[in-house]
Amino acid sequence: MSHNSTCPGFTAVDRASLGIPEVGVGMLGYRFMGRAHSNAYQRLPMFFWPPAAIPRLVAICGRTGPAVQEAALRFGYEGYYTELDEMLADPRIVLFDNCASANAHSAPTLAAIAAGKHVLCEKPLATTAAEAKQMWQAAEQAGVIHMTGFNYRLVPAVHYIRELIEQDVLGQIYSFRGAYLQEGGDNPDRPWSWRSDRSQGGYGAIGDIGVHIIDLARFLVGEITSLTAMTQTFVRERPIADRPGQVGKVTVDDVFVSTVAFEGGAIGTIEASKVATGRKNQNTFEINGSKGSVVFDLERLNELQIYLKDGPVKGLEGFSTVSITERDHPFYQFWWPHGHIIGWEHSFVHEVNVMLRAITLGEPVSPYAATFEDGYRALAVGEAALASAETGQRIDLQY
Ligand code: SOE
Repeated sequence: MSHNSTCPGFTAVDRASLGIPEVGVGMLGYRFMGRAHSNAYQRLPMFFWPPAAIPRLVAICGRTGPAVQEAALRFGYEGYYTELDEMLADPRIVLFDNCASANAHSAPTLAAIAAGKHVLCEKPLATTAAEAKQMWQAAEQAGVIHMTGFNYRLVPAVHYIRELIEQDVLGQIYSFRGAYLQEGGDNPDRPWSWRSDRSQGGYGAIGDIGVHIIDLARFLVGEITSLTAMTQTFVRERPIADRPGQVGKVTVDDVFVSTVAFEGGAIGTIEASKVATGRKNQNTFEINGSKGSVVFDLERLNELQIYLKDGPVKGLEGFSTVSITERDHPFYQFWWPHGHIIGWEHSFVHEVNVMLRAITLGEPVSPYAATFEDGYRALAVGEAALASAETGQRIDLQY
């Protein structure tokens, strides 16, 4: 017998009676990041209760009807669109979440802003800094809330490092040493795409993962005032899918390394590589200060390595590894009992929580999450690195 509303004892859940606002979400894209964001919306009310708002998954938009219909079903959306302008005309949608590929970040997000939607857009915010700046200025002028998907700011251990720096626990910051490393980019069989071509908005390691570590450097140490950089491309041509024997030229970086200067005097290195053999998804940094140092590694995201000159126990020289999974650690009270660790996907729940609180409670997105200005500045730094690599000159950042 199929259960339905006439089933004895069945009581419909009347969400409206909870007195908690709903925020209608319209999602563009339904692959990797579309799934990560949709999972975050679904998880939020289960763990963050009472939430500032309950996300109402109104619709996903995608080109291919059957595929987007399946995604809507799997991810728990009420429906789907295959035309973006129809989705943006849907009055139930308050928040437009752009999880499409980066060459579809600018125009759809600008259209959503014009439709008065609040906007969350995955990184890189756009394929050029100029486009990203235009998105930032449009969102500001329209008075809508805007967020760039730099989710690593919202890993508990990273947020905790920001708090340590704010509380002067590390003292004067001397240096930041950051790297975002992934393997696999040296596989010559990976097909050519627009991502391989700088002139089509392709952005290599810098735009794909470099923007994450650049954002963390800005979030934790401060604005980058100048840099020098080098880039290298090891796989210079790739097969073109469904054109046997044909190849496309690769004009984007596989690796970039840079030396950077921060406002306030700290200096450091920032790098990103898609050919870091053996590194699965290692977003890692070390910060050295006058009172101590800290090391974070995404592949061990529930831990920090920390060294404090005036540490709690004399003689314990060197770094200690501490677990950032106590109830009073950032965001941890929403999850499991202490020590039960969380994962990569939980950072997205923290991220959408900030967005929903900004929409319903008027809380600021910045500084603990990233706005479109941060999305623009990360790309400005990335483009300065490309310019330095081409000229061999140090570049002063002009935002
Ligand atoms: C880049 O391709 C990317 O999607 C990053 O943006 C994510 O942070 C990482 O988890 C997987 O790779």
